[in-house]
Amino acid sequence: MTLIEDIVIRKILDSRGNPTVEIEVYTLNGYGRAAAPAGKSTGKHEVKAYPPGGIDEGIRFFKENMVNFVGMDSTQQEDIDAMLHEIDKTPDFSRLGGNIAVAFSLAVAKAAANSLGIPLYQYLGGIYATSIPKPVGNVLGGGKHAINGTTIQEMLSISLGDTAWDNIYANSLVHRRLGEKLRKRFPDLSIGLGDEKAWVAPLADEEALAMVKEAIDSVSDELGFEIRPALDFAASSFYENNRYVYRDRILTRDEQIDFVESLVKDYGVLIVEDPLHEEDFEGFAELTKRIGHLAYVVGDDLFVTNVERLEMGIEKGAGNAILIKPNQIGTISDMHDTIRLAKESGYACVISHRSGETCDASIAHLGVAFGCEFIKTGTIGGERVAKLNELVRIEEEIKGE
Ligand code: 2PG
Ligand code: MG
Repeated sequence: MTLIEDIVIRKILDSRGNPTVEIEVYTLNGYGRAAAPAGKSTGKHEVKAYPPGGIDEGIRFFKENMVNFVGMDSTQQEDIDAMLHEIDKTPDFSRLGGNIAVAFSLAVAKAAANSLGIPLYQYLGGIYATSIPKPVGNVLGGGKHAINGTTIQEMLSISLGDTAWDNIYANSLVHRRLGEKLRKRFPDLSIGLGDEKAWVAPLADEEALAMVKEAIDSVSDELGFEIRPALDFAASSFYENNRYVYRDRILTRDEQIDFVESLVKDYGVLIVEDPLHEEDFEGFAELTKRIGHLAYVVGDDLFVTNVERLEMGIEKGAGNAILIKPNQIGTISDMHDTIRLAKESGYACVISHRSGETCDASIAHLGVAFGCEFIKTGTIGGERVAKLNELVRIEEEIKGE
């Protein structure tokens, strides 16, 4: 019943209007469909999204090798993922493309779950997968995701209310309230949105964070629960000649560490992601020593969901949390190895979207299945709310409402 009978691969559009892959897997009585997202501020050590010839070469290569999967059991996820590596034969999916690998790996898991008649989060996580990650939503940004925005790539809102609905709605209210404030602050400018539908405004970073904090505090007061700011610096994208180059200041590495520490202390920032560039394990360790008791120091480009990079970080005390992006590593099994090590080592996990997305809602299921503390997936926009709304449905099902 769970054997793979047929596979379909096609190109579809992502939220930036770029081509991405969607894969369907059919068993005798089940079906799964998954699509790959696309990063823009990608980490140097991520697997390759596509082979050198691009998406079409990857699709051609996948089609040539698809026959290997027909007849395999969709419930044997580790075998499926091992076969993806066997076919590709490179350490970084540079023949098949990590985006094709991840779409297939996820589509197989969905087909297995569907064949067994259970939801994906339960299939992958079991009956004890019952905790809902807190949503972390991008409300203002810049970096590589927008022209003329802040240097820090993302300023986000983390709502810490009781239910998924309370939290996703609170984050969307923060987004709205911030928009009102920006329109007042810049009456003659039309304020736009970046790749993840966060506001883009010509503000220096600290001033922007102060406005985000005001919006957060006003929504928190109104709703009566805690909401905290978060930052994704994506620091590699403004690290030039050993300096962190902001629109209003240029900082050495030590000054950057001081700056991040001061933002955490002055604005109650709960998560700082990639506060230093992607090779600076020592800097991450120093910062974790200083603010690890107050905030989550998250490695995204630093760890790239890779178990070996995470091991290096654990040895050095770099960070206390990890971003998990399935297409950074290419398969569910590899991602699971990384999450397992993170949990054993006391690192918190943030399951995450990419800046280019589709309406695929898998990460909501993955976040619940693997007990991630947080889910980073935007605040508004169809491709973002697809995942947030799925979280609401999952919570309803778990609570038996
Ligand atoms: C990040 C992500 C998602 P991208 O840096 O965390 O917000 O951006 O997908 O462009 O790497
Ligand atoms: Mg990031």
